[in-house]
Amino acid sequence: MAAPLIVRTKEDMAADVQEVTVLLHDFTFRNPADLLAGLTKRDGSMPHDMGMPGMDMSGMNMSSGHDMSMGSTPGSMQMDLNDVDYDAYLANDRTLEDPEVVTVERKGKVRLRLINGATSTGFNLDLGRLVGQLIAVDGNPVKAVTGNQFGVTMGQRLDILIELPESGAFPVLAQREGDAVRAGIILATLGSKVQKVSSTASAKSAALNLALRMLQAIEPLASRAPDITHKITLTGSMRPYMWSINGLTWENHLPLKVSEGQRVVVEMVNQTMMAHPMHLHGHHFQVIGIDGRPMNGAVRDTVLVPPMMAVSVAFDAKNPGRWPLHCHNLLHMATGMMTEVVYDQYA
Ligand SMILES: [Cu+2]
Repeated sequence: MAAPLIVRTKEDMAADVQEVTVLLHDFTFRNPADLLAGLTKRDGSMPHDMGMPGMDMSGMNMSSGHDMSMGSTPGSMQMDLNDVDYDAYLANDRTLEDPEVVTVERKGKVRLRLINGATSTGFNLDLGRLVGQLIAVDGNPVKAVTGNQFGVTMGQRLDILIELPESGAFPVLAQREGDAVRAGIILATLGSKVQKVSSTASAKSAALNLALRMLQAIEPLASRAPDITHKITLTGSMRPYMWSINGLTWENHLPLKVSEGQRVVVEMVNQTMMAHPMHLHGHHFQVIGIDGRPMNGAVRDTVLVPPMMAVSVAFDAKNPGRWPLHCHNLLHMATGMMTEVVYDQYA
């Protein structure tokens, strides 16, 4: 289950902008537990006849994205993408066979609030003929980035401001990364002709990886040296299907200890061939480094750590408790890719 929760500022309430919320999902008719079991029960030696009874193994994506080579990596190592082929990809619970059509004003302003609520799917957002300004990520303002394509990994949210040019129907599409399938809604001025949009694009989209790495916070953390730095490695593999942090699954996790008032840095080193959208509860962090290169990045709560790369984030420990830090690919989380940030009074 998932639903949008939107917190509006006074300025949001007063703005002459139409708000359009789009919640993206990946959908399966299968029992999610069976789906996960199908992933974890296979290994490199699994014979073809070991499929679970009543289970369609053909939908499982053993290691897709073979055309998505790493490019810069010597030895042409290949990254893994898209653990599961879902039965449908949804925008506000609908496929492009019968999409939501939102009536908008000619030359009006729209604030798209896009939420990737999918279990295990990253999307490339495509505004088509429209041009948007990305103004916030995960609820935090960023210096506006103008464009018509934006990546959004699991758990992330994008706020995009669009000025509609004229009358017409404007599809807002979300295409599965490394694939051609897509979901979407249609923005349409009154009386305009809405044409059917295929749920399959003419070409595959790219892997997300460092999409939006250029983002910069409008309200960055105050400049301050870290009091504590936790380095964690993201570990695991598709075969066997098992994901972990520092080689430890959730059952055996080592908490990241912090004290109230500390500036905390978490350096996440991805030692796997898959990207992981890492999400921290209870805080917003700032992205402060990629592969050791310092940056004054976005403040957010979910960041994609690409294969064999390192991403550092910083946050101020000002919300005492025990807070999950996990991969927002929920199948990865379910097999163990989760730890927690624990304040010392809760340890
Ligand atoms: Cu993951």
